[in-house]
Amino acid sequence: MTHSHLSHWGAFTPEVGDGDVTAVRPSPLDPDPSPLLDNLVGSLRHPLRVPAPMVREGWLRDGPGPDRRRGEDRFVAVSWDEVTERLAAELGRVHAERGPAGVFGGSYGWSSAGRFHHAQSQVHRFLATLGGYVASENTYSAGTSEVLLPHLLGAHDVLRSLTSWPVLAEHTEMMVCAGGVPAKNTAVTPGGQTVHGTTDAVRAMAARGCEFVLLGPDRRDLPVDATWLPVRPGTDAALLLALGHTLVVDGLADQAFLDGWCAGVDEAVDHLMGRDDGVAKSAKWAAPLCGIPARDIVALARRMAARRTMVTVTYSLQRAEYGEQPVWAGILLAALLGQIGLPGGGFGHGYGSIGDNGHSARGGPVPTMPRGYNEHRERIPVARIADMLLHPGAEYAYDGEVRRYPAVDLVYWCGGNPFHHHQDLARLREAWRRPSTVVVHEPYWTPAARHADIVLPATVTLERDDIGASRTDPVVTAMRAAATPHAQARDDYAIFTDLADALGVAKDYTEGRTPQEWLRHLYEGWRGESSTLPGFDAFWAAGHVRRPDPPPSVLLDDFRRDPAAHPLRTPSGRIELASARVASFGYDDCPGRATWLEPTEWHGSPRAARYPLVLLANNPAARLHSQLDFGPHSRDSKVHGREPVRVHPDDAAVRGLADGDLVRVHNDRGACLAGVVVDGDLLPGVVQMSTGAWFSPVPGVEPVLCAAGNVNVLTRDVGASRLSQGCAGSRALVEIERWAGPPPPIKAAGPPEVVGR
Ligand SMILES: Nc1nc2c(c(=O)[nH]1)N[C@H]1C(S)=C(S)[C@@H](COP(=O)(O)OP(=O)(O)OC[C@H]3O[C@@H](n4cnc5c(=O)[nH]c(N)nc54)[C@H](O)[C@@H]3O)O[C@H]1N2
Ligand SMILES: Nc1nc2c(c(=O)[nH]1)N[C@H]1C(S)=C(S)[C@@H](COP(=O)(O)OP(=O)(O)OC[C@H]3O[C@@H](n4cnc5c(=O)[nH]c(N)nc54)[C@H](O)[C@@H]3O)O[C@H]1N2
Ligand SMILES: [Mo]
Repeated sequence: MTHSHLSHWGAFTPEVGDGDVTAVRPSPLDPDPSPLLDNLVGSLRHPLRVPAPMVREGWLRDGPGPDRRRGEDRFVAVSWDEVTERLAAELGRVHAERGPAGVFGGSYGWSSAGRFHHAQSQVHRFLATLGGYVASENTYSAGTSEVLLPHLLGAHDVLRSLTSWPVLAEHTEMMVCAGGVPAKNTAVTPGGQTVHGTTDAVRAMAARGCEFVLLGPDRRDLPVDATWLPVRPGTDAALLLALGHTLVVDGLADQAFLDGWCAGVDEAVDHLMGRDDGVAKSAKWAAPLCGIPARDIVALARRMAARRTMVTVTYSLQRAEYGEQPVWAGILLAALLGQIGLPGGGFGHGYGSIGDNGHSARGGPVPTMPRGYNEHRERIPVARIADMLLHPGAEYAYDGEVRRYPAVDLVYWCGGNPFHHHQDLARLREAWRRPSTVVVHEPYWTPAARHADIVLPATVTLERDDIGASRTDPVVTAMRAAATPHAQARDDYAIFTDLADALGVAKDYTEGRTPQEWLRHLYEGWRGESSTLPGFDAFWAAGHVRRPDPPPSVLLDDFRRDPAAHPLRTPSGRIELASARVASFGYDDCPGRATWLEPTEWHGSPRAARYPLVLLANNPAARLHSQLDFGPHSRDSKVHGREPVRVHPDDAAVRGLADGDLVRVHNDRGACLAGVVVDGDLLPGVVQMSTGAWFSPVPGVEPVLCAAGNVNVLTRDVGASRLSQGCAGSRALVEIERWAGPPPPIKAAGPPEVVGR
């Protein structure tokens, strides 16, 4: 057997002693295993495991209702029978009083690999079985592009079917990467990836002579030598427009491609030339905005036009205020180059954002637990959770619609950590006080669990059998339980089965199957009539099955070959460089063509006088999001136990800071502690701090001080625009000062106080 388990960050076999993981052996199939595997050591019996069902003391005593004590209260351990009875009664009450509109079951989050015990599928299935719930749509990952791209490219899913790495390796002569292709991010794929190949693919391209150009503030965002244009954060759209402007004025734009495959060309080009607003988007115009000399912009545009060039934009650029614009400007630039649909050229979005982006899907779906049908169709854009809780009934704009927030009374979370993923945590904490009841299933005492009324201890994947698979992975893995469940922890499926039973819908939820019967059922349903794949028993005995290799793919090649036969599902059937439909919505924060909009928070804004540093609040190298932040690999990355903040030597010098100093990173939304790492790979004026340190508010400090270094106390809680309402957590303006005096303890590093009845 090659390996016995799968995580989002790779396949492995655990070594287990005394009930816990003592070491992790990566799968021999994996040429580039992730160091994140080490975070699993000691994770099964960690003191942060939730040992028993817990009810918040105030909720138990006073009953459901809005409560400011949420997050600071003590917990009472109760039996499974009691918690099941109380929670079933509370779900019954909310359904009777408000119907499904009273229950928020969006429950965003990555949870763990494994297709049957997939927490999102389980909670959505359970709440659908009960009659429905308010859901969420889109992701924190790419929620801006998920709304924008259908307008520009139709149903062709740029987010899932990029031109594949082998094609780039053979054909691409220049790869211009806004946001890079960060090696750190390619460890991770939703559902897991047995074979990590992205960094090797990038190296192979470089070895063949492909020139990489990094547009971005952090030199580490490319794992190979590159031409570095250190663009200021938030100004990529200006730079990309100026590259396009140069192609037009130099006569290098591919008119045949624009005429034959694109719509809205005149409007887009008029905007580049300034014929609509009097401002030509020239290299000279862009230079003072983005910080790149005009001659470098012009020279780059000319080099791009002379070669087979791939333009790519990472997800991080759209996870920002006006995040539509760099994506749209990237598509415009690629269209002007005329190489969309050709091998190795054109446009890509998210190379390096997710480990398997650029790896072709292996035909057909993977085994999947059915979520059931949610009869209540109401949903909110995922990152508008705090707005919803704070402003029930309020109107908001979204993708051409006017909607109203529902009046939610019960929040149900299973498999996610909103006190990790959401922005402006002081605001979220305020919003979180409003509902009558908050329920969280969690293996660990995460900040979300601490802010709940009812905490149900869930097992982790190593405590249960499952099937591991993802879209692109060459193998489907038999995930074998390696330990018994910790203390009283139970599978989400078992918890929901008992709740469904108490509410009279167990048969609908389980369809009469045990977990083992579900695994067999899902596997055999997936295998279908195939004669080449082994049956379930043979699969389970072997530990994995291989799926056939897919052919390399080129994004939009069919459309390129014959646009009449393969029209895009846009109004024009073509690539919409300007969109009449988007324009018709009348949003000044996302007009009908690519443009540069000055962000509220960047080096050039008035706010920068008080908070002069642009913080990159991005995804962490040392863990997946907030998961296993207490694990050895994540812990090793900390400075004095706090999240590191990388600071350019010049910025450190003017503040008198040195490596290892403890600092307070702050703005008017909040503050957090961090440990300084001086790093010349950054653009001066830019600091970088990863998400995922467990929110640990110091009692009594307003608006909030996080002792552990959670960056989301600093980020702004706004939608990218009224079009997408996407998460805008990528960046924020901050100032940094040395922390004088004794550092406050990190309360989130241990469990909350648990008291007897
Ligand atoms: N400022 C800023 N904020 C960001 C981002 C950013 O770049 N900047 N990135 C955003 C992005 S892209 C994302 S995707 C989000 C990620 O946000 P989340 O997906 O919410 O983060 P995770 O830490 O992965 O949370 C998953 C939780 O599920 C729990 N879990 C694991 N397995 C199970 C299980 O079997 N059952 C149950 N019940 N629970 C389980 C884990 O313990 C963990 O607490 O964060 C977003 N937030
Ligand atoms: N190790 C690890 N890998 C992960 C994850 C994780 O938590 N840990 N999370 C996964 C998930 S859910 C997602 S969605 C993806 C996220 O994928 P991305 O959103 O692409 O990743 P980020 O790390 O947020 O940002 C990538 C880089 O963009 C740069 N950047 C930020 N702002 C700007 C800007 O304005 N201009 C330019 N040019 N560059 C900028 C930053 O330097 C940053 O390193 O990562 C996935 N991979
Ligand atoms: Mo994400």
